[in-house]
This record gives sequence, C-alpha cells and structure tokens, in this order.
Amino acid sequence: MMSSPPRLAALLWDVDGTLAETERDGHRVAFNRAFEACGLPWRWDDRDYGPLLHVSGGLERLMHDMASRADAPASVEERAALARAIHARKNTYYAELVRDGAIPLRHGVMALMRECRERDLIMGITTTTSRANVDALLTVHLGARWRAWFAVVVCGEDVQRKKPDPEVYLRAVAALGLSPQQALAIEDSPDGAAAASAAGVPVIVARSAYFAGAQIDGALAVGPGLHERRGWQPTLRVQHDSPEMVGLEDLEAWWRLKPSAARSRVEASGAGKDSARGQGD
Ligand code: XBP
Ligand code: MG
Repeated sequence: MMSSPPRLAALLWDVDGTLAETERDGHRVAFNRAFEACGLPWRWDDRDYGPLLHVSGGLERLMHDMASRADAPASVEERAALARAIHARKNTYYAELVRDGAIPLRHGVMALMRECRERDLIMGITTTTSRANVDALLTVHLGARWRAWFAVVVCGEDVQRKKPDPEVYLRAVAALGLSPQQALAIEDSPDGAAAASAAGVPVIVARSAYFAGAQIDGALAVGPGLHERRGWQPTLRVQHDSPEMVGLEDLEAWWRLKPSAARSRVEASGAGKDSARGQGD
C-alpha cells in the first residue's frame, strides 16, 4: 500500500515586517515620538532605522544606538534606565498608531490566513516583539478573539535569546508537538530567516520595506510579498494580467522542496544574491 506524502502541519507567522510594515510605520515613528516626549533631540529617519534592524528587539536596538551617542548618559545603568523609559513610551505610542489605523496588514496576509483557517491548517505566531504589541495589532485587524486564530503565540518575553537565535521557533514547534520540518515559517528579514533555519523550520521570506535588497540565506523561497506572484524565486506561475496572490498551494509546493535541495535551488537561481546592499545588512 502506498503511503500518502507528508503534509504541511503548521504555518508560523513572524509579526514585524511580515504581517505589516510595523517597523517603518509603527515602531520607528513611535520611537521618535518617545524621544520627543522625553525631551531628546534624537530621531530615527528611514535611512537610520534600516541598518539598526540588525539589532533584534526594540530595547536592545535603542541601547545599541545610545552607546554611540555623545549626549546619552555615560553610565550603563543610567543608559539602561533611560532606554527602558523610552521603550515603554514607544510601546504606548505604537499601540495608539495601531488603533488609529496607521498600520494596515500587508496585502495578501489576511487572504492567506483565511485560507489556512478554511483548510484547517494550524497557525502560530513567532515574534521578537512583545505580547502587548501583538495584541494591539491583531485586535485591530482580526478582532478581540484573534488569539483563537493561532494554536501557539511565542513572543519576545517568552525567550531568553531573540532572533536570529532559533529559540522562538523551537518553542513554537515544541508547543505544537511537531518536528521543525513539519512547519513552515513566513519571515521578512535575514535575521528572521536565520532564526527559522537554525531551528530546522523551513522558511519563506516576503521581503519588507527595509529588506527589499538584503541578502537572504537559507530560505526556500524569497519574494516581494504575498500579494504578488511576480518576483518570487523559485518562480511562480503568473497569468498575464492576473493579480493572483501567493496561496497555500504555493507554500505547500515550496515546503515540499525542503530542506537542502530547496536552499540550493534558491541560491542557484540567484535569489537574494542580486544585491548585498540591504539596509538591514
Ligand atoms: C522585530 C523586532 C522587534 C521590533 C520592536 O520583531 O526586532 O524588536 O522591532 O518590538 P519580529 P519591541 O520578530 O516580529 O520581526 O520594541 O517590542 O522589541
Ligand atoms: Mg520580522
């Protein structure tokens, strides 16, 4: 008797940059409001913020940036206390921005989530940001019962080490009782892809604004977004004039390419190699 091929068992969603352009339109803007509210002249414009994203975690990013500012407190303790105060304010402003409708979901995200629910595919959240920030974003977009959409939600406060460390992914698959290979992650950044890969979770990357040209290693597929079939590597069938989105069938097809065969396909096809100029590099 022939055994049926293994099926994808769970889709794990990154949050910042993947569900929405939260970094560009949310965290960065909210940090700037917090700097201002704290009477500080510091501002992060688009050009400054992209490179800072190589530091995972808003608080850690701020501490990193303060270390090179002449007008930041000299002692590490004072810097840490100021960073915590700014970061807390940032999160308040972030939640306000979300509630004011300033941060829409990226195109194609809702359609794919709905498809997963229709097809009973388990979904999870695997993010560096806090549960409060996830709650703010998903309450606005999925409603107060958003938690029921996901079988597991692993956030920044649930891990010892943030991405690119694999911990968030290892915790998610363990909580689901799956092996890493049974799941598929959707990420937007090199560090996110690295975290999933290091956990053994196959990953696709829908590049976000700051990583449009970044080198991405170890992904099964890399493309411009879930709304757009053009521009993905490996390529997707595109019908002329058709605005089709990336769907679950596409994800399953990529997932079946796992693990190393797919990686070499992406690398051989040049995806992610086209530019090493990524702002997050
Ligand atoms: C990306 C991050 C986060 C956000 C800010 O997370 O690095 O730190 O920049 O959130 P993701 P906090 O894994 O979802 O891409 O200020 O809460 O850290
Ligand atoms: Mg991300």
